[in-house]
Amino acid sequence: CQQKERTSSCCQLKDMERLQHGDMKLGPLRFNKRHTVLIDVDTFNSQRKILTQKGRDLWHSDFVKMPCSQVAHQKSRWDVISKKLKSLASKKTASVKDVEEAIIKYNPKYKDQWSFDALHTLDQITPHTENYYKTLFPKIAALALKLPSFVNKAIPLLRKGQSAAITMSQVQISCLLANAFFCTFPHRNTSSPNAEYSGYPSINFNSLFGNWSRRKIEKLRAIMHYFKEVTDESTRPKGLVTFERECLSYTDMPTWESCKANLSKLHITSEGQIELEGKGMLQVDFANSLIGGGVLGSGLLQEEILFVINPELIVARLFTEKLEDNECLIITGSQQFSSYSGFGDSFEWAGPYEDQSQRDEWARRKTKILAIDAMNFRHSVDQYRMRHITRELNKAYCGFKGYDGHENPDIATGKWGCGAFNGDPQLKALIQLMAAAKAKRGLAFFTFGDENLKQRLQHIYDLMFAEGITVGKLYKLLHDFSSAKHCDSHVDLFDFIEKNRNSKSHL
Ligand code: AR6
Repeated sequence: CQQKERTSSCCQLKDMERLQHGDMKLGPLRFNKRHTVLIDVDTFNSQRKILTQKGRDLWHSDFVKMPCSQVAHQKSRWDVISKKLKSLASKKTASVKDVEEAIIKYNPKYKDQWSFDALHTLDQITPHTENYYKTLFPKIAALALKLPSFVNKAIPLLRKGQSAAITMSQVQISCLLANAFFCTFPHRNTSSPNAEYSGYPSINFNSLFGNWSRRKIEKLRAIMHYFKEVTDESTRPKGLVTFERECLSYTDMPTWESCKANLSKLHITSEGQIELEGKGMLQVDFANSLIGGGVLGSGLLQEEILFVINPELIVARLFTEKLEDNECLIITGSQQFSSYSGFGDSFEWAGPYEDQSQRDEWARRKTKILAIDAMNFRHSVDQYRMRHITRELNKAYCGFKGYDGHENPDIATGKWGCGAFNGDPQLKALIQLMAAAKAKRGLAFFTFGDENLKQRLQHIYDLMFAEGITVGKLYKLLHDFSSAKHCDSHVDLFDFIEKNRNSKSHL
């Protein structure tokens, strides 16, 4: 850190490395066994034009089953879908009732199960002068109908245990999401444990349309705004996005107790948010192992908000199998479409957001989002078990580690796992500091208004930094803390480290 604050070894926000600062050469866009590209790479590399990659549809367990698949029994379903969508698309305006009827026509099984009251309410409470939904529905239908020509190549599933990536255009994403809006994806409506996609998040939007709540209305406002932008020629996004599943192999897992790395740079603030002040850094999504968590339901915590303001992230639900303990998902290039205020029940859509992020050589916005799912601790005390601490260390490291072909900016994070998942913010801060140190990357830590955590983290960081404490020593201190915590649940981690950091047994 060149610019240190006077009283602390912490950095200022401007000292953090961001994607904009880097000038890494990506070289031509290429596909290979582990990287599927849904656009034509030759035309892209030679003329910067984005055309659909020709390919074959595959009705296969390794690929997304598409509503327009040519497989015999699906063909007839697409006939029904396309007939309904064509009829909607040909209208100047369509009502929510029209949308509902279309969706139920090709999902007749759910006639009495799915409700559309949230969509109806949105329509009813929006003042006439601001209600553009009736003209938008036909446009979303027209976009959904483009699926057979926009996405030709089979989309592989990002399955557990396999590192693999998919790059597609923002237009292809919008077309897939228009299909999700019209609930066209086959085999994705049952959540029974034996269902084919039981290990995947849901993708059809029916769950967003029913069970009216204030939250749903605000989410729908953001989602509809996204569709407004992507169906308008003048605002249609013109780049690519990459979704990459990374698996940390057992041989790559650090031996934490002997890790000699020293703490890396840290910026701590109680102001600001990961997605705004952290733009251009590796932005941590406090994820669910089923990516996107409750974004298509009532959830409105950090992950769901991120997905609602960057709706392109939602498409990851189509192909990302539940994350395992040693896995993460990295999304490069997604665009923010909406601003917001509040959190949970107080969340409000705050209007359009104009994403000014530059694009990289592959026409991707210079943004990187890292989805890592913390453990959900029903009993708080469980988190102090060493095997859980090690799991969290490996999970964070899997995301922070940096991968070939990636620029590796510093990391923007905060109270990962400390809200819905009940984690201890001190422990999670330390775990992330250790993983960042091993990965040799700086950390910007947003405490989200928690002034006390900010001060205490700064104090303990200053002490540890001044003494050149290693990750290995911290791991051993955590081991002792784990035992102490089980004897006395009131022990405080930062106090414990301050008192025990010079203990001989750890030198
Ligand atoms: N920037 C910085 N900090 C934030 C932000 C933000 N934008 N938003 C929230 N925080 P939580 P978890 C702080 O509960 O515990 C979702 O449903 C705030 O202090 O979202 O890992 C997922 O899908 C908040 O209390 O994360 C999972 O199912 C804390 O971060 C589940 O929640 C934790 O945010 C994950 O829960």
